[in-house]
Amino acid sequence: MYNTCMLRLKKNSDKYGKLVPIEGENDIPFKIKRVYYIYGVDRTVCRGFHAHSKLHQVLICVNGSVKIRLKNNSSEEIVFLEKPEEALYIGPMIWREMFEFSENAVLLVLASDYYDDNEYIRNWDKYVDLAESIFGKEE
Ligand code: T46
Repeated sequence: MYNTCMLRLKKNSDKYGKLVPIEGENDIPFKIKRVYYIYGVDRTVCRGFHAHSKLHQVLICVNGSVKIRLKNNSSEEIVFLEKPEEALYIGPMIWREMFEFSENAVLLVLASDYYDDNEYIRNWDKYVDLAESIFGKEE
């Protein structure tokens, strides 16, 4: 799907444990301006249900697992995040829903900009109209 891809981070393993470094612009395709994490989510809960008009983000499930539904105006896919060295890049204009958080799941998110509620697109019909005007209508 356009504006999304999986990134594999370098995992350093030795007898003392594991370490995954993340450098903005080197390991991920933007400067990191904000970091947040989501945890303590019941398995029955679904979060997200929005797209961003400008924001670039990388999602890493650093503990446990979670499913991410990615949608645009013409297609949909589900990504299963379960490894701390696997990162999901989501660029602008991609609808996302996070669901089936495992017990103790911790979803770390790196973002390209500060929090701005005005930049969220939370209405699906509005999202489709906007996506079609940018990417064209799928027949
Ligand atoms: C996204 C997915 C993966 C802040 O005050 N600052 C922040 O940086 C963020 C991200 C949220 N908030 C507040 C806004 C809400 O009152 O935290 C509350 C929960 O946020 P929200 O309902 O937007 O959470 P999710 O899980 O639906 O979405 C979040 C991000 O907002 C979103 O950008 O892509 O995680």
